Amino acid sequence: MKIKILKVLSNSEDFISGERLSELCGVSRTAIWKNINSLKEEGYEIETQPRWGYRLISRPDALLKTEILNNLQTEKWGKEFLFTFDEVDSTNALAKAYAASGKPEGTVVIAEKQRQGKGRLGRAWDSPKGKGIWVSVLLRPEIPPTSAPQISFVLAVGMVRALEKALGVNAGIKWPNDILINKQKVAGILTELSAEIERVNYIVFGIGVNVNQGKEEFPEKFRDNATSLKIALGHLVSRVQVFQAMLEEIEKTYNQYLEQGFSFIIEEWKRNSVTLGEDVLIIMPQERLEGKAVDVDRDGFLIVRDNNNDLHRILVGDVSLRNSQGKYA
Ligand code: BT5
Repeated sequence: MKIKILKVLSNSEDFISGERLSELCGVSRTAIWKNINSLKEEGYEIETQPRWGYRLISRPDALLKTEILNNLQTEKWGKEFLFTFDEVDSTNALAKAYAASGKPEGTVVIAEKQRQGKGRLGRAWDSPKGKGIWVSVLLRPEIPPTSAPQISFVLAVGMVRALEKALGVNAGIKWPNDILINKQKVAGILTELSAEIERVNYIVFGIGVNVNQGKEEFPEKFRDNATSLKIALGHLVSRVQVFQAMLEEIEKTYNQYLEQGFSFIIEEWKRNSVTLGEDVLIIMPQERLEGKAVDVDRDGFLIVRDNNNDLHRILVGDVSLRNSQGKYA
């Protein structure tokens, strides 16, 4: 009902009477009044004039269902199951629980804050309240488990497209799938797989996007390597707008991948890569390697030529690029 009321209010520039609203929405005037009050509590600014009725002044930048679903142009994602929370431990953990309980592909979990946001390899992801997009999506692709690593590349390509579409921002991808602006991390992707030997049960991916943090709000230990969309653009950014573009563009990229295969994804990934062709320091669980990043192969391995001209295929590791002072950062 709230979505209906908001649609009517946003389509009319002037006041609209309670009577007309109740006609258009098919409920009583008391129901309209109650729903309007509830919208006001959620942060919608709605002017109320006893003689003329209601007028929408402004919408909140909160990740509310009403806002997210307003004109959302996805095929499936977020349309059937969209779970929004104020605070959770980790949206990935919740999405996995929804996966285990049988929820379908395209189920979305989003929170204003994560208490224990997760990065890759057991690391932490800083997810302060109201400042970013902390979201997970459930996928059930019919692909062999050996192809599952390709999904991370699909997501990174979709994410770059989304930032371009929503804000005209040109982001780069650092292998495996960090999203960078001006060489600093604006978003990170965590892909988790549940599979049998021959088939994928489900994939849950989580993306954390720094939207409205100021530089000083990042914890000191990674402040120099982190940025937000606000820092990059110099003004506050609508999280809802970015989030809608993410769902739309990543879903589209994923569907293209399922229909057309991996080739064009990896080509687009390479065009947006900030890693290829660069001198890199790779920190792996057991060792370190210095060299030049020369390619990414079809399985998603990074190919590095070391200083003795030997080639290495890297599956797991963290890449540091040389900064302007010639140091790895
Ligand atoms: C990632 O890990 O980049 C994956 C991050 C995925 C987060 C999303 S949020 C929604 C969903 N639910 C979850 O629980 N997680 C996902 P990794 O490449 O391991 O990067 C982690 C490292 O980045 C940390 O060790 C820090 O150094 C740094 N870091 C942590 N929080 C950051 C932030 N907000 N912005 C930039 N860097 C950050």
